Amino acid sequence: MAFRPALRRVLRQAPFLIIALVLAACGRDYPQSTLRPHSDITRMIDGVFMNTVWWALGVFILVEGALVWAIFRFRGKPDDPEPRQTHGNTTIEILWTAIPALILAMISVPTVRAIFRTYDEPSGADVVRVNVRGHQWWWEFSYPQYGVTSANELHVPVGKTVFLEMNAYDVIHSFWMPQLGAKRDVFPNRKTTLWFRADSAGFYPGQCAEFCGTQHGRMAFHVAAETPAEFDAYIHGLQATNVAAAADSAKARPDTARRAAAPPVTTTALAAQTATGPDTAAGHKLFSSKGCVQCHSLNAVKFNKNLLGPNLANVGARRYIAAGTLPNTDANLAHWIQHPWSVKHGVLMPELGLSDADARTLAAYLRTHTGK
Ligand code: HEC
Ligand SMILES: [Cu+2]
Repeated sequence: MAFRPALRRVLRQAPFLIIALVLAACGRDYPQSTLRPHSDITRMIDGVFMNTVWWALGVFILVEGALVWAIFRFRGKPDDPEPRQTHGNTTIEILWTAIPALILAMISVPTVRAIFRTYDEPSGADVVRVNVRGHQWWWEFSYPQYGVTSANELHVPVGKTVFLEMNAYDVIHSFWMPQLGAKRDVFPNRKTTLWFRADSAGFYPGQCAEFCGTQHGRMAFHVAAETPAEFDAYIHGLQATNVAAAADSAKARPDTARRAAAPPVTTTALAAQTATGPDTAAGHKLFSSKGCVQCHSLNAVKFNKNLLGPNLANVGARRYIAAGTLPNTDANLAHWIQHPWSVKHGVLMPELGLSDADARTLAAYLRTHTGK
C-alpha cells in the first residue's frame, strides 16, 4: 500500500525527531514558561505547583515501590498451594482513605488560598494602575494615573505592585504573563483584574491565551520591568507626546490657545515630536494622505471607536510591532506598513497599495516617534 514507504520514512526519522525534542529542553531560554517566576504572584503559583509535584512524587515512589516489592516478594511458583484467602481489612481501608484525604488537603488548601490571593485588589498610593484592553489582535495599556496609553509593551517598575483592570473591545481574550502573573480571561463587558509585583528587571513575553480569531497566535505582548527611574522616564516621554499635541492643536486653532493652557514643554520634548527635515516632512504628509490618520494617533491617547488602531506615539522605540510578531527593525516596519496582511492575514489594517519608497518614508517618519 502507498502509505507503507511513507510510514517507514517517518519511522526512520522518528529518532531524530525525539532527539531534537530532548535537545530543545536544554535551551536556556524558556520564553513562555511558568517555571521561571519573576514576581511574587508567580513565585506563589510556582510554590503550589512544586508542592503538588513533591506530593505526587512521594505517592508514586511509595505506591510503585510497594507494587514492585509485592510482585517479587509474593511471586508464585507453578507448584505453590493456593494462597490464604482473606476478605476485607478495616484497618487498611481506613488508612488508605485517610492518607489520600490528608494529602489532598495538603494540596488543596494552599491552592485555593493562592487562587483567592490572585483576586486581591491592592490599594495604596504606591500601586501602579493599568487598564488593559484586548483588541483583535493587539493589547492596549493605559495608565490612568498618568494619562497615557501605549500598545503591546507594558512597562512596570520593579518592586512596585501593579494592578491591572482588564476588558476586551471585541471578543474574549485572555491575558497571560507566564513569568510575571497569572492568566486571566478578559471580556467585552465585564471587568477582570490581576496584580503582580515584578522582582527583577527584564523583558518578559506574554500572550493572548484564548482563541480570538485567525491571528490569535500573533497576539503577543511584552512586559518591560524596569527601574523606577526608567519607568518614570518612559511615562514622561509618553506624556510629552500628548503635551506636544496640545501645543500643536493650540497653534492650529489660535482661539483655543489660551484655553488649552498646556503645561510648559521642554524644547527637547518638542523637538523629538515635531517633524523635522525633508524625510519626516514627506512622511508626515503621507501619514495623512494615505489614510493612516484614520486609524492611528501619534499621541499617547486611548483607543476609541473612530481610531481602530493602536496609537503610534512611541512606535519608533517599541521593540516589536504588530503585537510581538515582528522585531521593530526598519525593514520590518516598512514591510508591515506596506503589506500588513502578509504578516497578519485578516488584520483590520488594510493593504493600502503603498510603493516601496512610500513605505520606507513612512517607516523613517514613524521611527522618529519614540516617545522620548
Ligand atoms: C483601518 C484602520 C487602519 C489604517 C487605515 C491603518 N492602520 Fe496601522 N494598524 C491598524 C490596526 C488595527 C493595527 C494593529 C494590528 C495588530 O497588531 O493586530 C495597526 C498597526 C500598525 C502598526 C504597528 C503598531 C504596533 O506598535 O504594533 C503600525 C506601525 C501601523 N499600523 C502603521 C500604519 C500606517 C503607516 C498606516 C498608513 C499607511 C496605517 N497603519 C493605516 C489599523 C489601521
Ligand atoms: Cu486574543
